[in-house]
Amino acid sequence: MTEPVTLSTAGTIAIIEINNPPVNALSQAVRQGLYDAVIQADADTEITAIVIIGAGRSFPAGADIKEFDQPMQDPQLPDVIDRIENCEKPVVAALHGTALGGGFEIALGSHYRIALPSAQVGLPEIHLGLLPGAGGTQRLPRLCGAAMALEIMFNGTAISAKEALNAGLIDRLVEGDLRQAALNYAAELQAPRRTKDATSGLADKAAVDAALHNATQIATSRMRGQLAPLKIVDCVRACATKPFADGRLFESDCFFECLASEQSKGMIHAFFAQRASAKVPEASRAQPRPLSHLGVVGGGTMGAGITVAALNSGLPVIMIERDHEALARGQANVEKVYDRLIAKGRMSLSQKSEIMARYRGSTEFADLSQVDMVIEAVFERLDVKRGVFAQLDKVLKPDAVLASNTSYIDIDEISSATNRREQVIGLHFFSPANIMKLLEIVVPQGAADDVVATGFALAKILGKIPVRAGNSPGFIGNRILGKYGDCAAHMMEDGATPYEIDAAIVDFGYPMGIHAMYDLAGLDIGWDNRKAAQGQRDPAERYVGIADRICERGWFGQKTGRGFYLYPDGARIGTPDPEIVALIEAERAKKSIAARKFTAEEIMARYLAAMVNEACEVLREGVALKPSDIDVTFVHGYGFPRYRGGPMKYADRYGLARLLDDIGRYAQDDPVFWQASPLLAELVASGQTFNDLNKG
Ligand code: 3H9
Repeated sequence: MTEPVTLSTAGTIAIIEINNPPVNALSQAVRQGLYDAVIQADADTEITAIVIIGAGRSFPAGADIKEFDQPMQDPQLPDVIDRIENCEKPVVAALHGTALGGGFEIALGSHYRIALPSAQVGLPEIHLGLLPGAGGTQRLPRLCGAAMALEIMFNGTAISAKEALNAGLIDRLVEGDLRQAALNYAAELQAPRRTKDATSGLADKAAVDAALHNATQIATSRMRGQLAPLKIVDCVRACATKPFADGRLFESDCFFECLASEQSKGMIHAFFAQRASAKVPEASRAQPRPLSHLGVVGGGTMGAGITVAALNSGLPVIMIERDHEALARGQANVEKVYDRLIAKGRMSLSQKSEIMARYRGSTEFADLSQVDMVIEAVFERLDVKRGVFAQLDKVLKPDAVLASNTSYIDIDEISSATNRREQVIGLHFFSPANIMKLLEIVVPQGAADDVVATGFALAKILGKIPVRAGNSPGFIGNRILGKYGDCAAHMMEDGATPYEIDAAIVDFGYPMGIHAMYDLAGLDIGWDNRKAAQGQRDPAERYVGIADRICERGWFGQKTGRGFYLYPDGARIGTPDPEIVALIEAERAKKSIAARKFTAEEIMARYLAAMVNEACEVLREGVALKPSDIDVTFVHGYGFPRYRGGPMKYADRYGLARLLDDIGRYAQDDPVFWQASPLLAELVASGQTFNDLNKG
């Protein structure tokens, strides 16, 4: 087995290489190897300088997250980095790939930093509910100032080596052979230069105070409810006010407090769940088909958003519309996205032209004859979609993949309009398709493995987070949403206002409540679906007519200025509407329901019970492969707070037996709606959790 850390020499320079694929995570073995190598090189009188470098694709991308659920073994990373910084000889960190988290902290503890231009550096700990706990909060502000340090730690996204160079975080960029360049650099250096002694970043007290104030505001508004952002602010304050050693200890205490929190457990679960969702049986059995040219049918909101996502990722796209007028509108929808960026100064005209050079519009299906994949994004009606697929079948090359962007429609019904059903999949993009990360990849019966694998390959190209879904009405996300949406409607009819329900949901950590979300999406969409399903509804099922009454008045949400909320003068945040409260009371009176009070706790208990119970059915039917896929769906598509990990992770913590008891209690009033999923009952009986299913 290759050693995770090797020490070699080139003349009088020691090279310490970290080799722990795939991302050189700083496992115990790596920390030990690094610590030993640093001590050995520092003690060697023949050695004049030390280079630390990563093997393979990257400098370390951080602590080994897999070790976070066990007690941390010595040597601790902060001690290893302190030892690096205390070396008597100059230490150069040579960066390539992604130097993140603890990896970047090693670089900050090294005396000098050299990097390839393609390298990226960052402190993404906040996305794991953590803070940089190996000196990052103490060293970074000393180098680049509190404002920039807070921005880097709050965003958690990596910055380019060039930006890092400009900020004084990297000393030199080099092209070509990084190892040789680092050796040359090390040979020039005379003495250590310790970041802990740097003061320039903190010299301006007023700037530090302003940065802390600003960050506190963000932590309590946009990041409300999260522990790590507030702790990061505290650490930077400690950096500005305490000696380095005290600040470092304070940081360590804060790190372990965050690590012990449920929030970090939720976010770490979300991290691994996201990676697990891309691993599907089909992709392990087959290679994706080539994918270098895409067709999109339809230039409406979804078609244009998908086109933008594809153009942005470098794919050429042909957009098809039924006539020249519609095509012009489609192209305008695409260009609008770029024009907005230009107006905000985030894109130049020449960048837009470069992207639009990959775009072509046509009104002829025949122009799709050479594309590798077509995504149909026309009106959400089966007959319209079937018409498009019949036409595509006639013109596409034999091995092309046919995909339908739909949020509800049966893919089997769509694919049967073609003579190549095994080449058809569903792709449920979320709006706006160029922004939202989630992509449900719907696998109908008989889909070929390599076709499914191509769907996942497309997701990777587009930078989307894919989740495999079976072909069931509403797939994973909308099917479950339908259930907890009904639960919210029941509570509304029983006495909770939509505003109380939304407040409870926001308080739980969602960015908005379900009624505000309905208003944003347009109430007419649900109304159309309900009208279409009218004949098929089970008469024993409880039906709440409040949303229908609202739609009958022509109030479809934000776009009409009112829905559940009022949106005066184009406001984007709604205000409660007394007329809606009166309308609900009238509906209640029709059914002789006496309104009762709901606490926020009861609202959320019922809401989440409906969500998780339906999720169990989705699992039991194989529509989702594993509970963590449902977590990914709800975190990335429906606003479930990431720091809670997702509904299934939350349910494990809440307790499945308790959840089953709750459902049994609710069923006393409405046994039709509240039928416990057999899967939930089985898990409780066998003492298992959703996480056990994830592992299985
Ligand atoms: C930290 O550093 C704390 C310190 O401040 C203080 C300590 C005291 N550990 O994402 P990919 C695995 S906190 C373990 O698919 P990409 C990943 O699970 C850490 N495993 O590749 C996957 O495994 P598998 C701060 C890790 O090219 C494989 O590597 N650092 C780690 O799309 C490939 O990953 C971070 O938060 C890890 N740290 O993206 C960085 N990282 O193949 C987290 C990855 O079995 N990592 N794996 O599914 C990332 O952001 C991305 O993985 C990265 C590569 C950008 C590096």
